[in-house]
Amino acid sequence: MSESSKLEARAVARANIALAKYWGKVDEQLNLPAVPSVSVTLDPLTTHTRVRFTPALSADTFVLDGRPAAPKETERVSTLLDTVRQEAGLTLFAEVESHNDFPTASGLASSASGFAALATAARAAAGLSFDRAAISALSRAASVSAARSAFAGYVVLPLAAPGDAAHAAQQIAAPDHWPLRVVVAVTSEGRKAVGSTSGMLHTVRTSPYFASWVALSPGLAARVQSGIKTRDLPSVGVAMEHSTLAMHACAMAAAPAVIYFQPATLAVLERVRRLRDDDQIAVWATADAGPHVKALCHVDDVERVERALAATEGVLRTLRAQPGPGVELE
Ligand code: 2P0
Repeated sequence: MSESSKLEARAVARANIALAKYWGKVDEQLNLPAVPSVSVTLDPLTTHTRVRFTPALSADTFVLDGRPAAPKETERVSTLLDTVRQEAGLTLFAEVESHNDFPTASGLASSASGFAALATAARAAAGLSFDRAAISALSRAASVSAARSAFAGYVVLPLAAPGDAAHAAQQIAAPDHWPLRVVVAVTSEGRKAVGSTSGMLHTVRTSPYFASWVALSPGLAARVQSGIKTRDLPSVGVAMEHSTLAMHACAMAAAPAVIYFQPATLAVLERVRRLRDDDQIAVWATADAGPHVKALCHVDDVERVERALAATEGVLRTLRAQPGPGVELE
């Protein structure tokens, strides 16, 4: 541990959504993805986290949104802190407080922003350097999608080789490279029925389509990446919808099925298709391990898209987001 460490630090991280999806692990021990994924880090969906290592504790404590977290959640936090303690040569336990400014576990990737903020604050509190690749790898070990929130704007997390403990995401383009908008159509409140980790492990083990998903994904991720570089929304949008529906089809083919869609999910997907076909609006949809739909469009179309989605049956409310910064110390 460095002399300058104050044993306490605060960090902020943003959620991200995958434009090319991650689903499945190639190494469960190290939490390494079986497919490459491409994402955009989103403002203003933030998590703020404070970490304080102190001799006053006999175990790590974790308070999430003002309440003590469940033992399983605290255990995931402790596992990340163990890695930091080991690297920094520290033996103290920590007090962790985290606050999301958007609904926790509602399909808006609060685990991504949560673990990225935790990794950033924990490393700084322990006196380790602010190193985005190291923060990304540490976040990824806790939750794969969190690796991407370390970086601003458009981000790729490549396919991993089994055993690669340093596997991290990389930035493709800064937020101002392409000021797209994301409209989130929230279709249910509360936590999802099947968590992503268990849903995907079950898919890997039982879906006859998993091998096809692994074969398809690199091509879709490459198309999304090149579409981002040339700011080609139809190219990104078509590949994103294909990645989304192939991922869900793969999960639905598991035995028993993993189904995240609800009736409102399909209603919003259909509304987005009609905005494209009938109204000639360049908008494409994606959905993660939950029933909400996220629509990607140009800034000039965001009001029309948001109005249409807000008026779709089963949509409770909408949120608007845009490409934003990577992790920051506060
Ligand atoms: C993604 N999702 O690329 C995909 C699309 C959900 C659907 O990454 O087991 O919470 O903690 O590594 O990162 C959600 O999975 O899973 C996710 P773990 P994670 O955003």
